[in-house]
Amino acid sequence: MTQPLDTTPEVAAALQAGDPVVSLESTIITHGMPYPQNLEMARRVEAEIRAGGAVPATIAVVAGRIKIGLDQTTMEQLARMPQAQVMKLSRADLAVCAATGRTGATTVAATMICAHLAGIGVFATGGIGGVHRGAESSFDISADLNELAQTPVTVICAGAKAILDLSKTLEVLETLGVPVIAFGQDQLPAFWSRESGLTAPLRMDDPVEIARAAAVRAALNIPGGQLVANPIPPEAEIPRAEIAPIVDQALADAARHRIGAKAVTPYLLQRIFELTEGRSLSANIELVLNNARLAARIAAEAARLRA
Ligand code: PSU
Repeated sequence: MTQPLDTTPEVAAALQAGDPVVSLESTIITHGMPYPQNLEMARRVEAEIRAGGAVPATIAVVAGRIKIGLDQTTMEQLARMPQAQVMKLSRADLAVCAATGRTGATTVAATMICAHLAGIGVFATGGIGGVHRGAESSFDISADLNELAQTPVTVICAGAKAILDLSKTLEVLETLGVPVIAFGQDQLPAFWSRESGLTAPLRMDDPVEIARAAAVRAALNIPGGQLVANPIPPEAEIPRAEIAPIVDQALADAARHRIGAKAVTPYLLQRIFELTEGRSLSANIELVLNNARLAARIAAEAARLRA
């Protein structure tokens, strides 16, 4: 059976020529931010990647076809769709969505799978999923972590979202053999904040080294990707001490309303948006833009190594 994959001519041409390409996810658009800020974010992120000399490829499943690169109309349709009409796709449900002709947004895990299928090795997002607090009884661990262990894509994020248990997330990533690389600082950044209080297992200061590490990993036949944790710019951050009680409040609200499974992360992001009066969303947008800039630099170095 052929793969239900449609690559835009622009992305296909860039891949063919070995030019830098950066993939982007769509769950952040449909489940991570409200309309119209989500659409504006998606457009600005693509523009940022172009400004950095790379071609953006936003990934989603539209009517059963995996789209590598979205045109403006499709992006707007996705951004306007009510969450209930868009599947939130991970490794488990990507094929079901495609087989049944449905539309779905790709999470970090599903985007990695699609990017790799298309031949794209670099992916920028906001924050990966991870080990949820209380996972020792709920077993709620994002499929993003397992994907990083098996799919060779370098994922640039701003750390795992601070709604998670970050030290358990680091432990699981270590067990899975995923390199967690803080960019330009020793501490693991925590999404809205530059600091988490945890030292990252690895630190790199130069996109060239990051691109080379991916190439060496492939040469050594070690499966899986790399996680680059890029701290939010100082002027956009919400310091840890400020966001921590808000996260606690949002988690308590989620527990009271018995929010579970795939609904947890979107609920918490929305609740934190309300509790910070929109500041968490501005920070989220700035950190994604910052990750897009770094991803374009890493993709450019990766292209140079291939040449
Ligand atoms: N980054 C953001 N906002 C988001 C996400 C990432 O700034 O909403 C999405 C990604 O798609 C990631 C998902 O895979 O959140 C994690 O969801 P979960 O915790 O249910 O695995």
